[in-house]
Amino acid sequence: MNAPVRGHDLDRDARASTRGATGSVELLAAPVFADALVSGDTKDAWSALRTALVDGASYADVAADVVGPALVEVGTRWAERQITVAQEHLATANATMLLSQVFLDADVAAPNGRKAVFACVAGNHHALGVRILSDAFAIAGWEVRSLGANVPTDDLIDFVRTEAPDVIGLSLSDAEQAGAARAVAAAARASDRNPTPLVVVGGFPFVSGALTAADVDADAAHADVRSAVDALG
Ligand code: B12
Repeated sequence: MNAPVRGHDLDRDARASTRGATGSVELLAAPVFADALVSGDTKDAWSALRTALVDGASYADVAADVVGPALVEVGTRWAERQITVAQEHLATANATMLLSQVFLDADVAAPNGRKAVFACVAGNHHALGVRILSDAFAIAGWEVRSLGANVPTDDLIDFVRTEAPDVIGLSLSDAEQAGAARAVAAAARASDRNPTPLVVVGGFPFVSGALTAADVDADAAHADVRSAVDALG
């Protein structure tokens, strides 16, 4: 592991201040954390996250074990009409805000000389997965270009050709987006500057089993950020 070049120590008293009456571990359970995200009252949720970080959790651990499951719970509540679209948006915004705070507290490894481009293919508006991937790879020392949601295919191809990254990470939210992913993968491999990029994919259709990496001509699919960082980081 490279030596950290950025970041600061968390307040070591965080553990003492959040343990006890509230029970920080309980606050991290998906239904309770989802309540905090939906209500907008995230103070206790943030304290509990800080405790987990002090206890050794990484950004990827927090994303994969706490925020991800809480948003699955939010999605279930939305699908069952227990919450509105406005409340789902609030929950996603709060999740993004909390993860930004975790990112700012993280120790970033020294540059590893490798570059990654992460993007949601055209049609995918679920931006948080790409944000999480981008932050986790930046923490691991990668130079990262994070393009966010719904990137038009031709523009993404142009961008990838210009940047010539070592890794291209594409996020899909529906099997209908497979064609966009295949087009980007093919164009990336036709690049003069870096014809052997690794194309990795993720998102709901790969978690549900609707798509495999082979279906979109990718080198690998990952179910969550920790699996991707463990494989490539
Ligand atoms: C928030 C949300 C939205 C928001 C997104 C806002 C934003 N700024 O991101 C908005 C409102 C845009 C939205 C819209 C829709 N949504 Co929505 N949404 C969600 C919700 C609640 C959370 C998604 C999320 O952020 N999860 C947290 C992140 C961290 O998880 P993730 O995206 O899965 O990413 C992780 C992994 O998948 C992986 N990964 C993801 N991408 C990549 C890429 C690479 C390269 C790698 C290696 C890994 C990787 O790593 C990530 C981090 O661990 C989910 C619920 C759920 N079960 O996931 C529904 C959900 C995904 N949505 C759903 C639906 C149906 C929709 C809509 C069709 C609703 C509608 N009728 O309009 C639209 C479609 C929009 C579109 N065209 O993409 C369904 C999908 C069902 C399906 N595909 O069959 C879900 C599952 C809700 C449900 N229970 O039904 N949604």
